[in-house]
Amino acid sequence: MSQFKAGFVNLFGPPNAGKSTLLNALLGEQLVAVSPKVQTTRHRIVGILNEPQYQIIFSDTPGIIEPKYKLHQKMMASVKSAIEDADVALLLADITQEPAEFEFIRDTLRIKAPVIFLLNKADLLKSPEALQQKLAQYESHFPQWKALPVSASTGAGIPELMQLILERLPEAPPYYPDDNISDRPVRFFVSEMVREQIFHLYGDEIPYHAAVLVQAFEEKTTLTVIKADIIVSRETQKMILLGKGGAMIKKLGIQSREKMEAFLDRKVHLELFVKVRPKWRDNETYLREYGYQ
Ligand SMILES: Nc1nc2c(ncn2[C@@H]2O[C@H](COP(=O)(O)OP(=O)(O)OP(=O)(O)O)[C@@H](O)[C@H]2O)c(=O)[nH]1
Ligand SMILES: [Mg+2]
Repeated sequence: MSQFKAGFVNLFGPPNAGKSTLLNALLGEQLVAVSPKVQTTRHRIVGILNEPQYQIIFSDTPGIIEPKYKLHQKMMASVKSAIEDADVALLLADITQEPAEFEFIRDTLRIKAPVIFLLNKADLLKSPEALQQKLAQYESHFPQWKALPVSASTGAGIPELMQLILERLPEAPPYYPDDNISDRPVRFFVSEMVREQIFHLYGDEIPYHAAVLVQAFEEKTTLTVIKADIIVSRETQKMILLGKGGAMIKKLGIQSREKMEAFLDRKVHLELFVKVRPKWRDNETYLREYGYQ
């Protein structure tokens, strides 16, 4: 019988490449926040896949960007730490991107682990010829990386990807007990569900100024009571979050609650409070309080 395999498989790439969507597809679970906007992911988030013959600890990471404020610096520090301890690196491209856009990642990150270069969103290319052509371009540009077209949305290429990962995974005993699906507490995922819905409901500015902090999580006999603060930088942002007569925050509450109920598999009573903390994204104390180490 073959030995048990275990290791850290970390996802990297530019914003919006579909890293979080792929992690959910690999785990078969809506674990992490996904949205059409860039920078949806702010933390390194771990999801654990347990099988009789292997344990894979996947890390989702924020999209690689030029840091503009302290929150960004922390986001990029979490990417760096994920690069350092990867056993296998999954580098994601949106297949419609040009290979040249990845030269800076190759030159600045110097990934030591074996790289699987995933050309995601392959469903966007309509003909098999177009797909082959793109694959050939990427392969000739980055011959050191194993390239594979996939679609995190449709699941195309995921079985092949699992095969490639397992071939590269080291033999090792499991790192976590096999009933864990993440190293993060439920509270964290609950706060991310509110943040995800903020990305979906509001325009271009609000999501980047908002943080969510769960203040209470109480399991009662028939339901779970959750109270969360939404932190924004300005009074005007608070007005937008609330909406006319509170219409928007009501919608946010309903959508977030539905996500939580599906995730926790029980009824949830959710209360949201909006608070203004000027310049929180550049304030070390606030950043730490909101979970950005
Ligand atoms: N057509 C198509 N869209 C996809 C695919 N994978 C992800 N998307 C979409 O791409 C957008 C970004 O997906 P995310 O998973 O949030 O991307 P990300 O790389 O985690 O982005 P950041 O966290 O902001 O760095 C979402 O609207 C997804 O629905 C895919 O395979 N095909
Ligand atoms: Mg993401």
